[in-house]
Amino acid sequence: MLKLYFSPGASSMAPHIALYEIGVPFEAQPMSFHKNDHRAPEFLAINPEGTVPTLLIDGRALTEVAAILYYLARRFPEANLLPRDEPEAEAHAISWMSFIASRVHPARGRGLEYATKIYKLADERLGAREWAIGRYSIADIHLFRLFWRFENSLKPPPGTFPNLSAHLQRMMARPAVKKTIEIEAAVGYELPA
Ligand SMILES: N[C@@H](CCC(=O)N[C@@H](CS)C(=O)NCC(=O)O)C(=O)O
Repeated sequence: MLKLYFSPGASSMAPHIALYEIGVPFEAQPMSFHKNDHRAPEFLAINPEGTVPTLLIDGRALTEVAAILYYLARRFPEANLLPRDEPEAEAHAISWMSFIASRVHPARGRGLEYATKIYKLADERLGAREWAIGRYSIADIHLFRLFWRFENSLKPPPGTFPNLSAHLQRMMARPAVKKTIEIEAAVGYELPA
């Protein structure tokens, strides 16, 4: 059984989308920032970092967006979220997710000017491609969630990131993304600044 601890709009949005892309049953456990759910002893016993996403796999915890996305893609290969038997294409997905986790994720917290520099890099890296590695993959889900959050919080001037904006529109058209946003919005956003 899979159980996802999530907070609406947070990093956990990425595995939430992946679970709907796959269509596998799972339990979704909302975590409230306002109620300090992330600091509750029961949750810290599961994930001492107190962060979402946390995925329980038959009671065992897996953390970090990239690892959870990788696990879901590999465990459910029929969803085609990661190339199979193509080491170079798979490595490109991992390269994107490493770049996103190490450079893109921390950028927003350093303000608009710095974040713009890093998102420009991501925009150039994506280029005119429809999807990050040339076909839809977990790298797109990871990239989308960060740019979605950046757009909705620091509100960069429209047109600054043409490739990322086009990618965001393509992602927003996907049923799994629409469903995740609908469900998370209904729980209620409490995103930290
Ligand atoms: N490196 C982690 C970052 C996860 C993370 O920063 N989660 C935030 C929400 S976006 C969180 O749970 N923060 C709660 C806290 O730090 O108290 C990942 O990629 O999964």
